[in-house]
Amino acid sequence: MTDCLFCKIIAGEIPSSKVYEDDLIFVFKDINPKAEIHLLIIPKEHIDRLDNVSESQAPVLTAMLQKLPELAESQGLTDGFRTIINTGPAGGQEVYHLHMHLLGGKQLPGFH
Ligand code: D5M
Repeated sequence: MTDCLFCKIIAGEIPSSKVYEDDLIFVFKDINPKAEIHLLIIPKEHIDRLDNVSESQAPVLTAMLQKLPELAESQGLTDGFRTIINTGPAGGQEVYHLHMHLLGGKQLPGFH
């Protein structure tokens, strides 16, 4: 999608601190980290939000989840981490290209 910030990051048109990329996903550091480690895991295909993922696009969700252990280990998150997907205005989503936050480092407060 031409007017999408994260599509431009994937294309290299906007700089990012890339951590990992393969055929399906792209991983980079969040520009405004909310934890010691804060990565964003995104599908290369433009999908605007979690509740719009079609059945044919579902494998990318698996790819995003399956990469978590390796990413966490590479960032030194040996004792756990937090993942968040904000969805829609009420869910606090600001960028409308599906992304999973991976957060960790110092002990995170409980999320209740
Ligand atoms: O999260 C959107 C996230 O995207 C938010 O944590 C900031 C991050 N962001 C915005 N612009 C950039 C760039 N250019 N590089 C890296 N990270 C960025 P949301 O769940 O939509 O609220």
